Formats: sequence, structure tokens, C-alpha cells
Amino acid sequence: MDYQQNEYDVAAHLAVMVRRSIKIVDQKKESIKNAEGILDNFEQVACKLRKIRTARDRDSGGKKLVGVFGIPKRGKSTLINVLLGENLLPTSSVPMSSSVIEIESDRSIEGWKITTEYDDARCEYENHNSLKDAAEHIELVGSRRGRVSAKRILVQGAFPNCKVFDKHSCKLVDTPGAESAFSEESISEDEGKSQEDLRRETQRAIQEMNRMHLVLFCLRADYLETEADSRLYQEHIHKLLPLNVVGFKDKWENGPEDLLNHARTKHHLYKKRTLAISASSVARAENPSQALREESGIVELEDRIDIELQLFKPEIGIPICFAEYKAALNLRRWLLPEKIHILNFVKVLERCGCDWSNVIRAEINANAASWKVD
Ligand SMILES: Nc1nc2c(ncn2[C@@H]2O[C@H](COP(=O)(O)OP(=O)(O)OP(=O)(O)O)[C@@H](O)[C@H]2O)c(=O)[nH]1
Ligand SMILES: [Mg+2]
Repeated sequence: MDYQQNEYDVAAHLAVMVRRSIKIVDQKKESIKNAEGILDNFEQVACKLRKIRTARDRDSGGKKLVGVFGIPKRGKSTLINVLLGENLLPTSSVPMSSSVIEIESDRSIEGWKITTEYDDARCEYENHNSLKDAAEHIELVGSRRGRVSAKRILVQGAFPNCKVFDKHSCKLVDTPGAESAFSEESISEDEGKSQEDLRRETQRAIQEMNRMHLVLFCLRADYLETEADSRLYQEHIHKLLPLNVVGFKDKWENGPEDLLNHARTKHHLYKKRTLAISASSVARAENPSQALREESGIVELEDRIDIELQLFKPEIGIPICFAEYKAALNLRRWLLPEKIHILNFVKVLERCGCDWSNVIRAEINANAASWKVD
């Protein structure tokens, strides 16, 4: 992992301070103006620190996991294909994906290597030289068009057009539409799948969420009213601080700003963490131009993924969390935790002794009175 023990200690102590501040707001909620907004700001920092601190427990072969979640037919697989720059995953207007599919880049590989793992622990290995063959195989073992449904599929390939892989050592993870847990009545026995199959697929998606370093939560512009999206977001996804991706923006007539306002209001999404895209226009183009990719919102999404994954570099992640904590305090000295917590934080910063931790320590010392450490 990128973080060393000393750096984790800094993150842990900062997290303690943030939690204390949350408690103070909680206790005085009734008498504080905008308490909910202040709490939200603190909660977001707490969530980022939690992500940093739990990252080392995850088994991802050192790679960051970027997972795409949402109920069926939200454009998840289409979005991953567009990020990959090739139409590898099966997409369809009826519920399609049934397995968790992890995709990673190895630029030394020619073709596509596919490892398929089944529920009974059986594994299969395949090499394919053409994209068409690789896509057909994935469709056969990882979608409802196939006869068998794998538990997990790992695809390795060069993916020379994938901007996310250019910048980060990570995996993109496609998941089956998670629905049955949220709207029992909507389970349909379509395409020969039993309710048991649908439940298992939903469970697969939910189990995956907690392993992710970054969660992309997919909604679609023409189904903003569906309750299942809201329930999935509130019960499982909200706490993971996702980037919310409202797809199908081509289906919304009043422009992206209006679409984003509707989506945020309907599902109580964080304003700064929600974007609008239209993936299918890029997926359909033979050689999508930069202008088309920008217009689709994909370029903005790639930039946001880049920023989110930088959180896992200590010299970037911890200063960001500290700056956001400071902004959330907003000079309200009474929101600071007890002096002992701040002194402990300064101590671990000193022990850490990196450039970035020295900068934070110098800043606290220079404003000792307002940080209660004089
Ligand atoms: N108009 C429009 N269609 C889209 C967009 N994104 C995806 N689609 C279409 O929506 C359908 C569903 O897309 P998928 O990517 O298969 O959706 P999914 O969320 O992976 O679905 P499941 O695997 O069943 O959970 C496909 O027919 C896509 O071509 C978009 O931005 N605009
Ligand atoms: Mg899919």
C-alpha cells in the first residue's frame, strides 16, 4: 500500500479530531444554525479518512478498486466500456450482467486473458486474441445470455486507450444490477433466472461495495423517480462517499444543470460529487473524438476518478482531509476537540516528519491560539 504506519497514525488522529467535532455538533444540534450542513461537511472528511485507513486491509493485489454499482439497466457496463476504450462487456436493454467482473491492465499482454471463478471454487483460464472472442466469452459466463453464471471474472489486457489505467494502478469492477434487496416486488423471473439467482446477484454486488476504494453509483436520467435507486443509495452506498454518475443525459431535454438539480434533490446526493454523462454516444462511435468524449461528460468523470484515487497517496490525501476539516470548522473554535487530541495530532505529525506533515504542523503552530495549542 502507499501509506506507511506513521502516515496511518496521522490519518487516525485526524479522524479522532473529526469524530470529536461531529459529536460536539450532534450534542448542540438544536441550538446551532445549519447544523445539518456542518455535520455533512465533517462526515465527508470522516468518510475520506475511513477510506484511507481501511485501504490497507483490502486484498486487491496492491491495486485500487474502482467499482460501478446501481440497480439493473443504469448503464454500468456501458460506462466501463467507455472508460476502457473498448466494448468488452455485454450491454443490453434488458438486465444483463450477472457476475462481478474485474478488469485490469497489463500493457505487456497481447490479447485478453480471462480467469473465471465459479461458486463451487472451480476456475477456468482462457486467452483470446480478438476483442470479439473475449467479449463473447465474457457474455457466455458473466451475463444472463449465457447458460452458467460465474461468481467472478478477471480480465487482463493492454487497454491502450484507457485513461484511468494510464494514471493509476487500479482495477475497474463491473457488478450485477443490485435490485432485489431493495424492491422485493420488482423481482421478475425474466430470461429463465429464478428469484434465487437474482438475490444471489444482488448479494454479489453488495458484498463487493465494501472492498472498493472508489464507488461509482449509476443513475439514469429517464428513471429518476424509481424508489429502488434511492433505497440502494441510502442503505448501502451513501456511507461509502461515491461519485454519483447520472447517465442518459441525452434523454433529458433541459440540459445537464437542470438534470443534476433534479437528481440531487430526488436522491439527496452531494452536489459536488454528482456528474451527468451520456456513455452510449461514445460507446457507439468507432473512434470517438476528444470533442465527443468531452461533450459526453466522460472526460470530467475521468478527471474526478483521478482526483479521488489520489486520496490514497499520503502526501495528497491527508493534506486534502486536513484542509477540508479546517474549512468545515470555518473558524468556529468551539467545534474543535479537546486540547489533548490536537496535541496528540501534532505529536504524530512530528513523528511522521515528511514534507507534508511538517507543513501541517507548521500551520498549526503558527496559529497556535486558534488551534488551542499555545
Ligand atoms: N441513450 C442512452 N442509452 C444508454 C446510455 N448508457 C447506456 N445506455 C443503454 O442502456 C442499456 C443498458 O446499459 P447497460 O450498460 O447494459 O446497463 P447495466 O447497468 O450494466 O445493466 P445490468 O448489467 O443489467 O445491471 C443499453 O442498451 C445501453 O446501450 C446513455 O448514456 N444514453
Ligand atoms: Mg451490466
